[in-house]
Amino acid sequence: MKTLLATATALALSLPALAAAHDYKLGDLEIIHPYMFETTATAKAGGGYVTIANTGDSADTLVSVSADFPMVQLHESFEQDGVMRMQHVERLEIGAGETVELAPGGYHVMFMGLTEPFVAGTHVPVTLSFENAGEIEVEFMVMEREGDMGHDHSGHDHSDHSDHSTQD
Ligand SMILES: [Cu+2]
Repeated sequence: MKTLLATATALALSLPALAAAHDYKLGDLEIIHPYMFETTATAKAGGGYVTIANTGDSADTLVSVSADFPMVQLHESFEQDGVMRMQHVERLEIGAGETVELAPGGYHVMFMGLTEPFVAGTHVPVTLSFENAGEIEVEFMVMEREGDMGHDHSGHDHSDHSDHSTQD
């Protein structure tokens, strides 16, 4: 099962078009550009985003995320009756050869119980635990928020939410 196929596949990945991308490697997993947006002084929660690519030939699952905050959970945002909602997700599978993006409007890490805001330019250490690959500590970069200071649904994604599973 263990093959050395890292480089070619990794080079084929397209990075998000964000400044100063940084990434990590854990076995067959690429942890690409973990980031979050700065929060307001009174914000009690903030979302974190990252792209995870599985270059291996077996699936792996993100089973927990931890950081130095009272509560950290995996969430999924979705639109229901024109309202953005989110729900707790226990596990997030990354299939063999697949890339899963945690991004505004979709999956995200929710950091809750903040006592200080996230400040642009700083880094937040976060431990990601995968069922097979084990765990890794990465640094989420705090990015400046451009434009709207609202929640993490900044993108105007009004695509049909009724069917997540595009094709099987
Ligand atoms: Cu959330």
